Amino acid sequence: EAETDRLWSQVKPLYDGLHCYARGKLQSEYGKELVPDGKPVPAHLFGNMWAQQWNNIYDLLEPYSGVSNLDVTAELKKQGYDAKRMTESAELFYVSLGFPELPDSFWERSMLTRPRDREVDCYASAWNIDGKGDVRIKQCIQTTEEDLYTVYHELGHIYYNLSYVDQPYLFQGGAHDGFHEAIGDTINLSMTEGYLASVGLLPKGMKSSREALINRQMKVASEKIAFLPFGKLVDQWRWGVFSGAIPPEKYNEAWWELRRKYQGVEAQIARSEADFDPGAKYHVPGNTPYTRYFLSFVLQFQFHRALCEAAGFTGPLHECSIYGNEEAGRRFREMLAQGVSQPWQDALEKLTGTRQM
Ligand code: D0Z
Ligand code: ZN
Repeated sequence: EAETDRLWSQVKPLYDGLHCYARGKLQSEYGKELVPDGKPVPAHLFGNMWAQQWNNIYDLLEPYSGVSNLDVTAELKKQGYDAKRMTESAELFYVSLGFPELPDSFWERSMLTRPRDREVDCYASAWNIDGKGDVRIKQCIQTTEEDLYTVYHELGHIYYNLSYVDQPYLFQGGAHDGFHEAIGDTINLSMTEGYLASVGLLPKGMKSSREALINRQMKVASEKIAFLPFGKLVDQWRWGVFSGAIPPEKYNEAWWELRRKYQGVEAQIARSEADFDPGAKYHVPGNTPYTRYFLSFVLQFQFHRALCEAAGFTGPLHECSIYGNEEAGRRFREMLAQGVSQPWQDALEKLTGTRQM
């Protein structure tokens, strides 16, 4: 708890700035009646049930409209990408870093599309079945940019699993849970316009003006900075429930208190204890810890910076892609191969030179 508080206090100013900017944009769209100055913003206006990421309202947030085309979905559709091809695209990125091709069993046993003949749980996930190389993902992949990023995320788990397969069973795991979550997302940070253009998913030779650059940084902020308070508050609520500090008759009230305090959002209609809003978040009834994602959203930037340095990249970090870089790949693979055999601080130091998140 103390560690997440420490990290949150460092990144909060960045979130507050983004929140203020977004509120301004939402005010001009919906008016000051609905989005008043200095007050929490109605949560449903962010284009996501939990307001956890704001990329769905990117068109509203875009600082310079019309100067950049970041529409990967349109390109995927135009080129007829299906689930398999999107997964192969992710695989190719990892292979370009020196990771192996996915085993045949991955392709035979994974579920990449929604079956037509039965009900399934379509929530994306990655599975290490036996600790001996039987790895699979389950995702109902649709041809969208968001699903493309999610496949890359899931393969991050898979490549971690494959990298530590030679460790004793007890050492087969992430250095800590946040590391496991950060692998695929670190790769996501390398999916720059340059990378996307090089694999044909954005038009080549786009002019990279200052305006276009700021647009993309806003897009990344709407996914990465916007997420931080939500990533923190889910377990804060859960820890309160488990310790008894949040009694059953306050489950929903305490949830919205945290939503207000950290995210600066509020319910659009009156809520009561007849509602159980935390239960709408998959990880709560699913009993999946959530602090891992908060930590990942900090760590992935440390990994990205370290790998870009290893790659000898000297330009601004937001333009760096480690795609195809041998040295960055080697350093990344070395860390993943250790699994949880060393303290996470040692793993972090080996890659980034610092022992602190
Ligand atoms: C089922 C775990 C992972 C291995 C743990 C190793 C697993 C599922 C979960 C799914 C996603 C759905 C979208 C991307 C991941 C998820 C969170 C937060 C988030 C994260 C990254 C991001 C945007 C949001 C959310 C996952 N394997 N010890 N879990 N994401 O336990 O065997 O598959 O919930 O860019 O709220 O959407 O991490 O992959 S298992
Ligand atoms: Zn994950």
